[in-house]
Amino acid sequence: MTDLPESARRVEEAARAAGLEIAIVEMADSTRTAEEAAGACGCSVAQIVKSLVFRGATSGKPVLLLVSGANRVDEKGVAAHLGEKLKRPDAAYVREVTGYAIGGIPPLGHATPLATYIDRDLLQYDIVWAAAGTPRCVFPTAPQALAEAAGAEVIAVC
Ligand code: 5CA
Repeated sequence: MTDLPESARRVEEAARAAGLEIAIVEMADSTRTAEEAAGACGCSVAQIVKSLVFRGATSGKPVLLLVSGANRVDEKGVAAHLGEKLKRPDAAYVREVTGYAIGGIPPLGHATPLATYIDRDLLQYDIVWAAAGTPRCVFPTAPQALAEAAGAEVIAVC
């Protein structure tokens, strides 16, 4: 679609370049939080993909976790998997490394490359919904196809 916000068009292009055709929907209502997104999309909170940016405590490298809206990340468990502790960066850092503002962070199409991991709980659904660059733009996708397009390793996050 040509009338999508510029941030959403960037996500659409990045998905296409990664072999994933997506149909972005700009909702009338906010999809800023997982709960709001579930309401707008008419799906369960568990089918919402939260795109959460962390930072490796020793490497300083950004890490993107794609997490079911129903789950809370066990930071210690994920850190053990990654081999370093995780820190939660501030909103300015998230914006800098992703190119998007919090509430609309997409799972792919970022300003810098992000080591990406996806919550195995998302893979049980036929369709999940993820943010598409703005706090009102979302897209549905098969989770396995999303994992492949995002180059995400499947892990247990909690
Ligand atoms: N659009 C929805 C779902 S599609 C969405 O983006 N949800 S989210 O969970 O991925 O994004 C909100 C998350 O941003 C919060 O769960 C929280 O982890 C993070 N966040 C909120 N405020 C801040 C902040 N000031 N600094 C860093 N991270 C924040």
